[in-house]
Amino acid sequence: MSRAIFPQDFLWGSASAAYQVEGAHLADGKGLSIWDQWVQLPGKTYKGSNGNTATDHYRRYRQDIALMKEMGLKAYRFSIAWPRIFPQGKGAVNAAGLAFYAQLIDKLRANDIEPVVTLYHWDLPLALQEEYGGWESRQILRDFLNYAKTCFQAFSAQVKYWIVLNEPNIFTQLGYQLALHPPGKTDLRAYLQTYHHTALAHAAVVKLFKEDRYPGYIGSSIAFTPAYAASDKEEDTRALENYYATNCWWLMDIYHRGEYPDLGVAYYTQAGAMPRVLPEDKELLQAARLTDFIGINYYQTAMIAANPSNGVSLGSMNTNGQKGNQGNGVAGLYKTVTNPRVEYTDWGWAIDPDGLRYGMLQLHHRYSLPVFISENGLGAYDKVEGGQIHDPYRINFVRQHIQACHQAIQAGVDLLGYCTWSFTDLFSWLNGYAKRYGFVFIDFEAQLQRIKKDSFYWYQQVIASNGANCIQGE
Ligand code: BGP
Repeated sequence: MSRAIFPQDFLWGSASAAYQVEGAHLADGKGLSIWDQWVQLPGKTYKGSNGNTATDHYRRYRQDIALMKEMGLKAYRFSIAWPRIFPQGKGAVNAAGLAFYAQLIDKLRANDIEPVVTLYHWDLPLALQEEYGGWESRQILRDFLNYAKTCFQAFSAQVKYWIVLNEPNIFTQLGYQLALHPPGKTDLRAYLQTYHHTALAHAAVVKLFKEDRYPGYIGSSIAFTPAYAASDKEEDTRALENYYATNCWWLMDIYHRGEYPDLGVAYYTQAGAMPRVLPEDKELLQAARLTDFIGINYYQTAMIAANPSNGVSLGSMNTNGQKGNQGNGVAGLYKTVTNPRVEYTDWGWAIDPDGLRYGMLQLHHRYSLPVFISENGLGAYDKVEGGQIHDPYRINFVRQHIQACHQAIQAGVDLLGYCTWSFTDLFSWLNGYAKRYGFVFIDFEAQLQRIKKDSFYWYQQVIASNGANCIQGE
C-alpha cells in the first residue's frame, strides 16, 4: 500500500453550530427558536444551562477567525440560524441576519478558510412550531425551501459546500420519540413521520440547488453509528441486521436511494409506525440521488446483541458525565451491549477509531458517493494548569481517527474533508458547558477568554503537514 498523504485539497476543518456558539439570542432582529424556548423549561437542559450567550461568537467571530487563521484551518463548518434570517420562519427577511453571515463568510474567505455552511442545525423558528408543529407537518417544506433559496441567493457566490440538515435522525428521534429535545414527544410514529419530512426537505433543497445551477457541492449530515454483532451466534447477527435496517440504512437509504430498506419497512409496518409516503414523495425523493456527498457525524460505534420481545427498550442518555454505559434497544429487535474491546468516554461513548474506517467503507460500498466527515471529536473535562490546557487524550483521539481516515482513503473512499467537533468549546445541548470538545478553551467563568489548548498546536501541525504527522508510525 502506498503511503501517500491526504489529497492536496483535503478540507482540514472544524465545526460549530449557531445555537451552540453565537449567543446574542435576541440581537439585531433575530426571532426566537424552539431551543430559545426549550432551555427555559425547568429540567430540560443540564443544570438549566442555555445558549443565550454561549461563546459570544456572534460578537467575537473576528477573534475566533484570527485563531483559525493562526491554526491554518482550511475549512470552518458553521450553521446559519434560520430565525436570524426569517424571525418568523417566513415572510419578511431580516437584513441584519443576512449581513451577519455575509461578514462572517467574507472574513473566512479573506483568511483562506473555506466556509462549509449548514442550513439547519436544530434551531427552528418558534413561530413555525407554534403555527403548524414544525417538522411534523409537511407545510415546513415550503418554508424551508424558501429559506434555503434565500441563503443560496445571498451566499452561493462565496460558499461552495452546503450541508442541508444536521443530524436529522437525532433531532427527530430526540424530539419526537425520546422527549429529550423540543418539542418533547414520545411517539415512535411521529418520529418516523417527522424524519420522513426531513428526507423530503433534503431532496427538495438538493433539487432546487441543482436546477438553479448554484455552483458547489451539497449533502446532509447524518449521525452515523456503525455497529458490530456481539458474537457470531445467529441471534446476534440477526439483531445486527435489524439494527441496520431500522437505524443506519433506514436513515440513509431514504436520503441517498430515495427508498426505505425492506426489512425496516416490514418491522415498522408491523409496529404500526410506518410513515405515510405519498405517491409524489417517491418522485421527489429521486432527486435525493443528486446529492454530491454523504455527510457523517461520527462519534462512536455500537455493539449489538439479540433482545427478546420483553427486553430493554430505548432508555435515557448519559448527560451527567458519570462513567457507566447504559444499554438500551428495541424489544424484539436488538439491544446495545458494552464492547469489551474499546474504552468509553466519561459520557459513555465508545472510543473506536477503527469504526470510522469500517463505517466509511460500508458507505462507500453501499452508496458509491464521496464522504465528508462533518463532525468527530472527544467530549472531555479539561483543566487549566498554569494558564495552559494539556489535553493529550484529545490529541490521541483525533490522531487515531485521522489515521482511520487515511486507511479508508487507501481502501478507495473518496473523502473530501474532516471536521473536528469543535473549534472552540461550546454549549452542549444536553450537557451544558462542562463537556468540552474544542481546540480552544473558553473560560466560561472569566469573560469568555479564549485559551489555546495543546491540541490546538498539534492540529496546526497536522494541517501544515497535510496529515503526514499522524500517519508516521501508523
Ligand atoms: C452532535 C451534534 C452537535 C454536538 C455533538 C456533540 O450530535 O450535531 O451539535 O452537540 O453531537 O454532542 P454532545 O454535545 O451531546 O456531546
